[in-house]
Amino acid sequence: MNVNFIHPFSPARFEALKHYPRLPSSAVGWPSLKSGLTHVWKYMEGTTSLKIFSKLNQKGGIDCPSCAWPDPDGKRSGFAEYCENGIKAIADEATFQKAGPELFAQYSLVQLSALSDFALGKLGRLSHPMIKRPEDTHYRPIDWTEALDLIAEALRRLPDPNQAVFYTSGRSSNEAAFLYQLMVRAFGTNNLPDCSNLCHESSGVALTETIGIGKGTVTLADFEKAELILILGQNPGTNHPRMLSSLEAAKQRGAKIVAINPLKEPGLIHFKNPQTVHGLLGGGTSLADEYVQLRVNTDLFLLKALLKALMDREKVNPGSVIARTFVQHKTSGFEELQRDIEMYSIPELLSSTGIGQEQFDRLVELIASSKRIIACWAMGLTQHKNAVATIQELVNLLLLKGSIGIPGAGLCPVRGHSNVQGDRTMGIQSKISETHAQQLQRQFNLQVPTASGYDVVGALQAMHQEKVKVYMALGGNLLSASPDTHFVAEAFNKTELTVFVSTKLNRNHLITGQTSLILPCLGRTDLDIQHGKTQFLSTENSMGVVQKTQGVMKPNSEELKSEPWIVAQLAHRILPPNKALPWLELGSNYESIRALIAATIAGFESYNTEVKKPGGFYIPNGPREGRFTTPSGKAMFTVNNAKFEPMGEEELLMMTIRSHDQFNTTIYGMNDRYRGVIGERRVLFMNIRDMEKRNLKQYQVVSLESRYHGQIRTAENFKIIAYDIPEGCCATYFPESNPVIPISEFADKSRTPISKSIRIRIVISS
Ligand SMILES: Nc1nc2c(c(=O)[nH]1)N[C@H]1C(S)=C(S)[C@@H](COP(=O)(O)OP(=O)(O)OC[C@H]3O[C@@H](n4cnc5c(=O)[nH]c(N)nc54)[C@H](O)[C@@H]3O)O[C@H]1N2
Ligand SMILES: Nc1nc2c(c(=O)[nH]1)N[C@H]1C(S)=C(S)[C@@H](COP(=O)(O)OP(=O)(O)OC[C@H]3O[C@@H](n4cnc5c(=O)[nH]c(N)nc54)[C@H](O)[C@@H]3O)O[C@H]1N2
Ligand code: SF4
Ligand SMILES: [Mo]
Repeated sequence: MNVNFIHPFSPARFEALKHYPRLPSSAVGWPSLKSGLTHVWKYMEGTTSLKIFSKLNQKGGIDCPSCAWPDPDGKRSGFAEYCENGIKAIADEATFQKAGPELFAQYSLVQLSALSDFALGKLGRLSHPMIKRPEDTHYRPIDWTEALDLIAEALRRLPDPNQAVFYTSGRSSNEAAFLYQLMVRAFGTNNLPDCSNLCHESSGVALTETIGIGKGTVTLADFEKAELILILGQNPGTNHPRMLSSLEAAKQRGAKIVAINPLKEPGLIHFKNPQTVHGLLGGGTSLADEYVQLRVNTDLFLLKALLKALMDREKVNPGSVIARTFVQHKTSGFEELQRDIEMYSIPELLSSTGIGQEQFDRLVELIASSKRIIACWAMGLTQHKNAVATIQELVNLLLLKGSIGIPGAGLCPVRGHSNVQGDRTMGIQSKISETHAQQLQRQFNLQVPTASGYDVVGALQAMHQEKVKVYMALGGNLLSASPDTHFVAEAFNKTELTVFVSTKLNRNHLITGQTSLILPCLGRTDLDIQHGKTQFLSTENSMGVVQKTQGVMKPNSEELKSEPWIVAQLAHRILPPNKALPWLELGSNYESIRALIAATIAGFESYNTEVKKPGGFYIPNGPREGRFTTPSGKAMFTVNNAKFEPMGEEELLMMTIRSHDQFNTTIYGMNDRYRGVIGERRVLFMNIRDMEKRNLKQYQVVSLESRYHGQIRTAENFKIIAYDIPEGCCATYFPESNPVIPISEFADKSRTPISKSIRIRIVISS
């Protein structure tokens, strides 16, 4: 079988890219509303869309399934408490198109794999459980009982539970996630890799070590009080669009905004709020007061230079910059940090970043003169070899200023998937904490394994070494989301059984184990009725608010089952009877799952009551109140080594980023409006001087090549676009360029793949 695991392209599409570059002067505004509505008109029924959008992000309504940006605690706009990308996510899930048995009868796996990701997604919502047996060329329908029995038998047959891997993507609810990790641990393994491993794991590790909790410390209300907001390695205009409204409000109140990013992202430069008439028609608001366009992965150098300059100022004028009382009473390790910073020279650090002295001085002044500072970041910081070190240096900066645990200040890792943070709180993690293991033992009399299981990189490597026989996924598309696509495709092909609990068809369903099952599940927008009773679920956003979410759409088929139901049915089949765990009851009454969570997880003691309150509840966060939950009870300054990774003569440092028309591996459309790209995704953004040096032309089609440890990886057919990006750096979209990212290269401590700093060479296509 010749199944396509790379992302097919059509050479004809390259021709569509005629108008480049034509950058918009601002983000959002009318074009964004129009773009969102086009998706609704194309893919949704009118009455369904009205029903859904009137509930979207309203208290007690549907939590937007797209990103994890929070909703206001107070009054919410009745007009539109959502954004263009929220609309696109809904249109994608609540589409009237169906990918059912007829489609799979007509097209083989090989034929389906010839479609682009965009085309695959547009086939519609999965509507029936399907199976592909070892010799099959096509998926065929199977009934639920047979499917679940087959999985249970495969799992029970394993000589060792560690031969199974259970992946989770961040869209699952708290209830589904809790049941899933409970089932997996009771089964006997901690093999719980999740999309966090590819995403904010570096933030989690960095923050747990320094402040004692792997989460941010701010709430939306802090944005209303901040003096200075730093935004590093994040493109909120596309990925967290409603954050722009918070930034706009902060700006209008007089806060300063600094963007630190190799690309000048239009969303951070200028913003038109679509929720106000002024925003729709008028001039909008300028956002970033300083746009620091540094080279890729030089944030650590910039942060060290800032620390040094601030410490120098303090020496000249003691008490003017450093929050001495805070540092003395609430932190530990300041002297070590001082000694470390002494060793660096500002000019040397700055020359690595490519930032000029004048801009640097302005930045120092802004930080020195502010107390209430918020630092936001996302994948631009987390996906590098030294990601944990960079984030810890950012923590150093805020600690120095005493900007953690006071109103209007703090750390704000902006999460990706809408419930990725909740899944972690529920225990989805390949490592298990002592407290969690003890709680599972106490509440359910379960002897759970304490050794760490596989994270994403570990799981894929084990699959490749044929140590894993069964792969199950609660959502996601690990094939396309992971680095090293060829390697990962081989890894999947080496398993005996793959099971995908999914809403939409994706490439992973086509690159499978010998036997493969697709189990179609309800999504966030679907009405969930169990035994005649309407159920609701809950999620946790990026700022630790847990709230109810309840779908309203009649499911497109009777065969769709809820995630908690699917997990409970499987658990019932594979685990010995346990009075404390009445699985079938749990799978059909989510109140009973929340009762178990209440008994097991700190902060959820009154879950069933609190979650019903409009707007939900905050879970405890000591550092937010200035109580650091590290073993010493103090926030930790850390010493982080900044060394420059040598680059080969011809190499460029490549970051892989999201376009405006995608949600991770789901491709909504072929444009990247804010960056001026129309109709194409296989593009390579390059600095014009790097093009001239290599004698490359605009729109020339080239291949990318990476060399790590003697291994050469390539990805073909990328069209060069001259772009405003620092020399020596370049950018492509994920997942198209994932085949050149080596799986063996990941961040120290967090093991997050280096998706934002891959050394590549350009090879001219013959
Ligand atoms: N519409 C939409 N929304 C999404 C998603 C989506 O795909 N589509 N994905 C969701 C998920 S799971 C996540 S994790 C988030 C991701 O949200 P982001 O992190 O904003 O997403 P990326 O496109 O990866 O953008 C990273 C940004 O970091 C910059 N960058 C890259 N390297 C560096 C660096 O070395 N230093 C600095 N300072 N900046 C750098 C890039 O130029 C880019 O602006 O968004 C979530 N929301
Ligand atoms: N090169 C590169 N690679 C990256 C990144 C990068 O920046 N660069 N970013 C990484 C990041 S931050 C992340 S988070 C990962 C994302 O990795 P994943 O979370 O694995 O990928 P997604 O594309 O979000 O998953 C989409 C699929 O989830 C399923 N799905 C959607 N909603 C639901 C639901 O409600 N329930 C269930 N069961 N299934 C559902 C659909 O079938 C859909 O096709 O990718 C990572 N990969
Ligand atoms: S900001 Fe994120 S959560 Fe909010 S509506 Fe937009 S996509 Fe949805
Ligand atoms: Mo993510």
